[in-house]
Amino acid sequence: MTIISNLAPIPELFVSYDSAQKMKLEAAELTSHDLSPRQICDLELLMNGGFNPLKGFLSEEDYNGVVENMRLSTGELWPMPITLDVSEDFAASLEIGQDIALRDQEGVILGTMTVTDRWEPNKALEAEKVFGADDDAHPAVNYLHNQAGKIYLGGPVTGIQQPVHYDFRARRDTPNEMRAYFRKMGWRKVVAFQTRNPLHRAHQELTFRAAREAQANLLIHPVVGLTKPGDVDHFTRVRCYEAVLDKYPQATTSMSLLNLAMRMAGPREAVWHGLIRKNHGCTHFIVGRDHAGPGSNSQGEDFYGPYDAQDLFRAHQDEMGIEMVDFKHMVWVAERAQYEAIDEIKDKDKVTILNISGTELRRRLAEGLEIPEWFSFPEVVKELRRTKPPRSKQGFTVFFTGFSGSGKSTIANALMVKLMEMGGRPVTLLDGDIVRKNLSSELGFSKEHRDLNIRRIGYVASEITKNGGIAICAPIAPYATTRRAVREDVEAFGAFVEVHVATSIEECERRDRKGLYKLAREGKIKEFTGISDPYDVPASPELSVETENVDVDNCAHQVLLKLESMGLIAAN
Ligand code: PPS
Repeated sequence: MTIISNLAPIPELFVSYDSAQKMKLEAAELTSHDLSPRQICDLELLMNGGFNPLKGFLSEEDYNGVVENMRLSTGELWPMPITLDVSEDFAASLEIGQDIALRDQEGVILGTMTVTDRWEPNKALEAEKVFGADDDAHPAVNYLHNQAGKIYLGGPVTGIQQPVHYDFRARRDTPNEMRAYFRKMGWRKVVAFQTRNPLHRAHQELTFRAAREAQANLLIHPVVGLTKPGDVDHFTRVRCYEAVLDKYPQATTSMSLLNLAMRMAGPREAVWHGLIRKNHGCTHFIVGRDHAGPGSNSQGEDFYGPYDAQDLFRAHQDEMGIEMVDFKHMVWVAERAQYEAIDEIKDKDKVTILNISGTELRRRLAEGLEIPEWFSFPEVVKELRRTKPPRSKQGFTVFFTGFSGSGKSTIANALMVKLMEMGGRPVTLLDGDIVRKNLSSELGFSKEHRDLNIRRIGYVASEITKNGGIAICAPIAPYATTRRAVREDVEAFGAFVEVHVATSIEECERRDRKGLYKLAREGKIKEFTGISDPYDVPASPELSVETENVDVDNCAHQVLLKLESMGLIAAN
């Protein structure tokens, strides 16, 4: 098969500028739906033709076909349900046939949709068919069950304006802008490379080789919408891509940013990615081992086989009109000081083959270790180090939890002073009492209020951690689920060190520093933790400290030793 793109414009869903101005005014009267970040990404690609042939969010019939066998009701191939999920209340407030305004998170109207369909999807079936398993360890299944609304709305979309992006504006192109660029440059064959990771030298070699083999030009087409949780942020990645772009021979290669919300759906995702690149005017698409793989399931096994994505793509490529190019696994051959495709090395037993895995790279970055030049370009390494300094320079949170009077605040204070003595990072103490005075003064001690209180502490701690400081929190935090949620908030930016101050309730009551236990026993304070309200003992804290017969200084020292063993403070 030889595909040469005709590069004619593809249909968009936008109305003309004048109509858009008029519609904006009229749409002010319509019922509004505030789009989630994922829906904004989907809407952008619907409106600009990236999701061609879709004309809006899927109708129920199209949805059923897509879930069942990757086909729209017209018979066309489309592997991913693009659905507008909403709450039951919002869905119930609408009439079929009604137009609704689709707004971004600041309230700007991006488009309208005529609601032709409203239904409650079988999410378990969608999970099984589209993502391969109804398992919340899959990020898209987790989203489906825990974030997406219960009801789907479908109907044609009318585009008013693109979502506004303030970052890297010059690097964002619609499918038709990309097509026009290829036309202008005379690029009739273009290999697209999809990525959500920084590019290193092996990627540069494999992409350039893929383009040479297909006698095509190359489009580096990274995803900057939503990727897998935990990925390097797109700001850092784009700065890295810009550095790598200079390494390709001039005028062979271009880069454009794609505001796609990935689903990590492996084989179906590969086909979807191919169709999106076809819409952008590309003729070839690189598919690697475990393309858009979500990692392992709750049993610790991979969701998809390593070559499932390639197989599904190959089976549909004629119909799609975009050709798959195999991703070559490139390794560094030390003796020849060059990258070679591993399956083409004839003298494997005579040469030294080097590679650095993603996990090993993260470890080296975290510990500030050397990253050799054969692996990555110095400009890329510099950017990554700027974003991810070694652990001993990153922010982190120490989260004390325990009964009232257990000694949390005293140990937290001692720890704060010791960390301040060391210097290097700002330290903030979010003690239970301080927080209740400054952040949560209107809250009481019901479960709901305690959760709110702890989530606020978690939010502030995560911001401090993100900005390179040390947050020390010392609330009771009696509920394990809330503590887990705070851990997740913080771990997006740095380490979370849970310290259980394991003083028994009997000892706390015996000490009764504030006289509160006596009042609680007399029923004068209701819902008192450990007396008339529950406390979930931490199942696996990073550290548990005993305070009976151990002085405060020693307890704080135990925490310091833990921090040192985790690489969070440098030993000296
Ligand atoms: S929580 O559950 O984490 O939101 O609690 P926290 O913000 O740490 O506040 C605990 C302090 O409030 C005082 N206090 C109570 N504690 C527990 N239960 C009830 N009903 C209660 N009422 C008042 C108590 O002094 C706690 O202070 P600490 O520093 O823990 O001794």
